[in-house]
Amino acid sequence: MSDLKRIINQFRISGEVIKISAWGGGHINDTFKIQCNSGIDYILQKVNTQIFTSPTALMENAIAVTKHVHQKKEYSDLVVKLITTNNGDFWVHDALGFWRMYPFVKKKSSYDVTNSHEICEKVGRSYGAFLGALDDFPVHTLNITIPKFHNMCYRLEQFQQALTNQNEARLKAAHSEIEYVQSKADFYSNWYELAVHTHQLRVTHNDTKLNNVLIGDAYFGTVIDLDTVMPGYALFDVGDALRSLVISLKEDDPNVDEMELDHQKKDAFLKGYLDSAGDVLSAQEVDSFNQAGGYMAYIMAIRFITDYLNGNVYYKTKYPNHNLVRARNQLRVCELFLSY
Ligand code: ADP
Ligand code: GN1
Ligand code: MG
Repeated sequence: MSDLKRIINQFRISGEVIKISAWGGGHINDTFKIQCNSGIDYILQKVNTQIFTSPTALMENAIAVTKHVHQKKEYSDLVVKLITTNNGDFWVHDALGFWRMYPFVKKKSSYDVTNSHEICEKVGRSYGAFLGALDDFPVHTLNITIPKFHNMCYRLEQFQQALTNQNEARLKAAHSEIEYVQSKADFYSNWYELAVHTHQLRVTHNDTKLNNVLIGDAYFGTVIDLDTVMPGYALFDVGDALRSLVISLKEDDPNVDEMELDHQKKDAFLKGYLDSAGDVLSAQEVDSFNQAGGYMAYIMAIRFITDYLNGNVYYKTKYPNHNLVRARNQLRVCELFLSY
């Protein structure tokens, strides 16, 4: 029996496994689609424990948040319930890694890019509902799965540290991107400090890019990838979604001169988001959404370029300067937001 089959058989699945395929384009975890002869499919994931050093803490968050959302009938499909093991646990931790399983959500898909305003509105509605459904969740009981995840000062410190690496070839290749990052550091640090001092700490998802919500005909999509659900600010979720959906190129498309920012997609997302989360947000939070897309594109660019300078140790990459290409792409997104 293959190693993967041995893992799968420890979970309560329906039927026999007929096919296992690598699945999705996530940058962190290893994801597999499991097809069974019962017609029910599953997602098996190996959590990246280099990045999530306390996977049980992450699972505690996901379990608590999912339970809370499911207590509200109108949100029954907003998040997916974990499949338990034969022992009633929520994960398998063995010599091969840390594993968990979900039902495969049918009739809904994730998108890396979209030109559909309808999809953008539904993405906004789903992430907004997620924020609204968790408004009464005790935020301080959540575990911090990655400290200072969207903290600008921290990300800039990591970037400065990476600049001290003596890899001349990489520093040269990234020269203009490094200059651009430096030119905007004060602006975004100040903006971040001002915003977070006046905004409420909430239960936020913190990884709300377009492909972390599954969209279909239903009124709400299904929000997935709950690994970074932590105390945060609404601007993180709005900004991350906006930076990933307003443009017509994938996050790693090198043809940045062709990039355009579609403001109607932004408006459609915000309409959906405010419709479903609206009441809980303050006027200051809503106001911050104007800069949030640029902020999150900028912080992603910093993280990609830092990883490039460090030798690609964090994100999955397909070729040596993949992270630099991603950084260039996100800096262009940031530039387009700033020029509006
Ligand atoms: P990562 O943390 O590596 O980004 P994700 O949890 O986002 O992993 O999963 C990667 C991809 O797998 C998603 O973008 C989505 O396309 C697909 N996926 C994940 N969970 C499900 C699910 N329950 N049903 C259907 N597809 C899923
Ligand atoms: C990672 O896991 P995934 O691929 O959905 C990253 C996010 C970045 C994103 C960039 C835990 O998300 O923070 O925004 O890549 N997740 C982690 O595409 O670092
Ligand atoms: Mg993901």
